[in-house]
Amino acid sequence: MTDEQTLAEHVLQGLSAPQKALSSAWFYDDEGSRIFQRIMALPQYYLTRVEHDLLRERAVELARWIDADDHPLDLIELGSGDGEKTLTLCQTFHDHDVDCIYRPMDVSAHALAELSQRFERHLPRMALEPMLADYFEHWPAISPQRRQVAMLLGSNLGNFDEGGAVALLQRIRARLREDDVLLLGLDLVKDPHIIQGAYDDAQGVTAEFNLNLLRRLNRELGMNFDLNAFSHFASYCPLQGVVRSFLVSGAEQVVSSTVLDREFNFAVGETLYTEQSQKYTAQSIERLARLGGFQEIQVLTDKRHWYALAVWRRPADAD
Ligand code: AVJ
Repeated sequence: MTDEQTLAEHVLQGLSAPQKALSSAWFYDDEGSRIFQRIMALPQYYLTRVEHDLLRERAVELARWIDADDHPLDLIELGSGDGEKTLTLCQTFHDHDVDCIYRPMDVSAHALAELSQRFERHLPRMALEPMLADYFEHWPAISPQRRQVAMLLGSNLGNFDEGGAVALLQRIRARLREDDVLLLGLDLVKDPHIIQGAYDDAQGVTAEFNLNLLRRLNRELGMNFDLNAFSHFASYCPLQGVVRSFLVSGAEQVVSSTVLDREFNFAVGETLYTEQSQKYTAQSIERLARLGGFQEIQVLTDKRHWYALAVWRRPADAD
């Protein structure tokens, strides 16, 4: 999903459709990863902090559900980013003598470099095996004696609709063996004002994140998007429990690509759909586990029930 050919194909298709749309998977070039770090520091973007608190405060409990005392672990994080939250988890595992190798995967070299520095500084004795790769296509080498714990944190699963989420879960399942674990961080349905605020900050950081996609297309596909002629629009719908984000064309305009040798017309007010962020309930989490072929072991949530850490087990094929 990361080479230019695929981006070109994706953009050609996405900008030719009646409802223009691009996948949020393309947000995370190095610059996008940097802007996302600023989103995570926003007071409105509660997801990261609540998840971090859960990982910190419930790490021992988590280790128990994973049965880490009796099994050395391969901690495989899919889309680790800079690893700030996982450092806390690894510190607790390390303090409790959990035998653990941390294998972060990410498509951003910048994020992985920061992660390595962070671990070098704070937890130099942790076995660290970073992998610069897309978790859709690659997986670390499997150690036969270790229990794999795949981790998909940050509510990253929320970027997929149900079909896409189930497909991803099934792919992860196919990489795991019986009794391996999937740890999911999932944002929960709550007061819509709180959710809306997290995706529409007054500081404009989320807008910058969204618009950075156009900057990437300008650079990688020789396009000429005028970033001042588009604006960020995000809206949470309580009926569907989903935030949808768009870029809105402020004028009638034509955008071209030298790589694609094509022009794309935008009407004034036309929207380009760039991201969905699904919010979950206990019921929808259970349903996903079932559809993905997992068995729910435990779902940990904070006091306000804003966020969940779901611990799932990969059952035997016959289960
Ligand atoms: C990292 C995909 C979970 O959907 O909340 C943050 C990305 N987009 N603000 C999310 C994001 C706008 C984020 N995920």
